[in-house]
Amino acid sequence: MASFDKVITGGEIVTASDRYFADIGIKDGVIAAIGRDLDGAAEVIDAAGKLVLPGGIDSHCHIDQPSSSGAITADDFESGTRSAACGGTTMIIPFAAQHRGQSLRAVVQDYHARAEGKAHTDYAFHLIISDPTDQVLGQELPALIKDGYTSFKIYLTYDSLKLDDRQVLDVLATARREGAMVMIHAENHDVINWLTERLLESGHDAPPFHAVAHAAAAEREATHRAITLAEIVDQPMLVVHVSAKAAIDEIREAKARGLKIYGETCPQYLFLTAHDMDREGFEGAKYMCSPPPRDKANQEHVWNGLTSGVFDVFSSDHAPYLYSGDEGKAQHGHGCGFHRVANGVPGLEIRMPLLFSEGVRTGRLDIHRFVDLCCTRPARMYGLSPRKGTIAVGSDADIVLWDTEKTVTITQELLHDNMDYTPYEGRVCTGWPVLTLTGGEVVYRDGEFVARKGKGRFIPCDLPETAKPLGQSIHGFNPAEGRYAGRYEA
Ligand code: DUC
Ligand code: ZN
Ligand code: ZN
Repeated sequence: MASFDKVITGGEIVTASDRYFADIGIKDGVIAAIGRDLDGAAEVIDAAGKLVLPGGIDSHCHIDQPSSSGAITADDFESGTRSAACGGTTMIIPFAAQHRGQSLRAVVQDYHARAEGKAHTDYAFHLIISDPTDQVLGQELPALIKDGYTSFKIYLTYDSLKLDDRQVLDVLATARREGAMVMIHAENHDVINWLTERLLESGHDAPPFHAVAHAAAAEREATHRAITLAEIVDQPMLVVHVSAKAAIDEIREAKARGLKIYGETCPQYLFLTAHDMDREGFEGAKYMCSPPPRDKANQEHVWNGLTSGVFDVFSSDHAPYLYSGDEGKAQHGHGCGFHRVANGVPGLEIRMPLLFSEGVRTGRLDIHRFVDLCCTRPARMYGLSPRKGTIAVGSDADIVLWDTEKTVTITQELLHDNMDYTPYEGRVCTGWPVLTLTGGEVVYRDGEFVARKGKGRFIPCDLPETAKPLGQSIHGFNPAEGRYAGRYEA
C-alpha cells in the first residue's frame, strides 16, 4: 500500500519563517511527511520551479450575507470559495451577521445552512454583534465561543449595526472574560452622517463624495476611541480595514505602548484611490467601500504599515455587490446619491496575487512577511494554528503552488466569482497560483477550477492565542475602588 496519497516533489517550500527545497507527503488530507526524495505515493505532483506556499486564509470576507437594507452579496459559499481557491486561498472566515432582535444561535445555524455542502474550502465564522443584549452577552455568546466561534466584529457606524461606547465596553469585557477576539469597524458615525447631509444639501451626491463623507479624520477619531475603550478593559482588539495614515499612527502608537492592538488592511487601500470614484457616469460606484480608498500618499503609508509590522493581517474585505441589474449599485444609487450605494468591493481571488506581484516581486515586501500576513497570522489570530496557515507535519494539506514568472492581466472574465466587475480590470500581475490543494485534494490547476462537489468543512476556532480568558475581574481597573490602576502607572 502506498505510504502517501500524494507527494509534491521538487518545489521550494516557503513559510513565514523558512525557505527550503523538500518534498511533501500527504495522507488523508494532512501533511504526513516533509523530506528529501519521498516516494511511495499514489500520485505525484511535480512542483519543480515553483514555490510551495501554505494556502491563504482570508479572515475578512462577506459571503451570502444579507444586509439590513436587503442587499445581498453576489457570492454564495460555492462561488466565493471557488474564487478564493483560484487565487491561492484555502480557508475563509466570513461573518455570521446578527440583525437587531435576532438570536445569535439562530443566526449561526442559518449561516451553516448557507455553507453546508457548498464550500470548496474549509471555513470558520466570525460573529457580527449588532444587538448586545444581556441574553446575548451573558448566555449566547459564551456558549458560542465554547463551540468555536471565538471572534466577533462590532461597528461604530452604520445605523443598523452601530454600538455606542457603553455597548462596546460591554462587548469588550465579555470578550475579555471568555478569551475571544474583537474586531472593530472604526469610523465616526455622526461625522459621516453630518457630512453626508451637508454634501447632499449642496447637490454633491456623486460617488466621489462618498470619500469626502467618510473623512480620514472620522476614521482616526473612531480608531483612537476604540483603542481607548480596549485599553480601559485591557482586551485585545483588531482594527479592521484600515485605510489612512491617521488611523495607522493610532495603531502604531498603541502597539508601542504595549497594548494588544492589531491592525488589518486590504488590497483596496494599496491599489485604489478616491480618484477611482471620479469616473464617468455612475461607474465610480464600483470602487466604493468603507472606509474608502484614499490618495497616493496614504497608499504609501499603508505599504509602510505592512512592511513595518503595524498590520498583522492582510484580508480582502470581499463584499461583492453587483454593479448592474435590479439589485446593482447603479440601480440603487444613480440619481439617488452615493449614500444609497451598498458599500464594498470584491477581492477574494486577487488578494494574494496583487500583494505578491506588487509587494514580493518588487522587493518591497519580504516573502516570509507575505506568507505571515496572508496565511500564518490569520491562523494564529483566530485560533486555527497550527492546523492551518503553515506547512508542517500534522497541518492540513492546504497548499498552493506559485509560478513566480507567470504574468496575468486581471479581467472579470478570468476570475471565478459571481461578480459583474472587478475594480482591478486590466491590472497586470506577475506571480500567480497555478495549483491549489484543499485538504489534500486538487481543486484548481492552471487557471481551471477542477473540483466538483464542495467538500469544505466547518473548522471550529480555538481561543486565539493573543486573547486567553482573563477571568471576571478587569486587570488594571478596579471598579469597586473606582480608580484606574493600570500597567502604565508608575
Ligand atoms: N465596508 C464594510 O464595513 N463592510 C463591507 C464592505 C465595506 O465596504
Ligand atoms: Zn467593516
Ligand atoms: Zn467587511
